[in-house]
Amino acid sequence: MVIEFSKYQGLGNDFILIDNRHAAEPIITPEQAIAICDRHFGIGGDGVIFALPGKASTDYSMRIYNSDGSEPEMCGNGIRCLAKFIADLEANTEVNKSYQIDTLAGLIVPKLENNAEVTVDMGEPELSAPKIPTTLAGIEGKVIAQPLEVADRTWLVTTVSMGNPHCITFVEDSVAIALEQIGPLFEHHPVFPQRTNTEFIEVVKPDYIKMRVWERGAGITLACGTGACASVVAGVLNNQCDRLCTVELPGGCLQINWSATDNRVYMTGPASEVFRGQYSL
Ligand code: ZDP
Repeated sequence: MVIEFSKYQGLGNDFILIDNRHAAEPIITPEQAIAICDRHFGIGGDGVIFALPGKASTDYSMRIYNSDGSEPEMCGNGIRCLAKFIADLEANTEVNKSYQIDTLAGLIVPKLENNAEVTVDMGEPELSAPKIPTTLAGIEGKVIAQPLEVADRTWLVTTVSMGNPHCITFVEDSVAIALEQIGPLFEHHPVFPQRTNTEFIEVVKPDYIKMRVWERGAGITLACGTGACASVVAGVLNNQCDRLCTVELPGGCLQINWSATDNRVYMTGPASEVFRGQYSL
């Protein structure tokens, strides 16, 4: 079978986009996604994203497989790429066009800006420990700066769900973190029954933080949109940063705004097509 694909990236978080508008289920399997995402034997990518038909009140549905074949609920950089991909499929050039997208984390609304950026209404963060999910016992059901033993060290972690689970730790020097060794230990820690994405945050100033991420199912990536949102929420809860904050990731910067008015998180950043082609499965 030969499939048509487009490759997109947002801050170097790269995805293979599939036009799946004609079928309700993804046309490739998680096993095929693993093969396609391989950077030496396949196209290469952090995940595969499908543009599926919408539900009654939505324009489209998004599904995503991580590069290890697991299926996350949501993907922040990915949904910016999806919005651009859909606009290309529809040949839509309307400025400020927004799409109602159904995801496994509920309704998410990306809006195309006129400067090649996309702003996404990422919804409200979830702080309740069982809903992250984590078995860590927090204060009033929330895990904010709670101790967690990993690699013979006690880390003060904050957990936030942006539809998918995140475990955030504030550190003095994010570069000094041995992400490749420590990331998997957080991801697979027994206190996270659905595994977790893991972010290490260095606060440069209240409106500018640096983040390094170990992604569940994808490992070290250059950026993570849901992770940037979760990190600003964690920063506000720990009195470390402002609600309006720039997050610097290895692949570039995202603007995050955790609105005090409606409790929703808005993320603005770039997304662009890199190439398109055909792949033989
Ligand atoms: O939750 C997970 O398993 C993540 N690996 C999903 C992907 C998140 C992503 N990096 C983002 O930008 O939100 C795509």
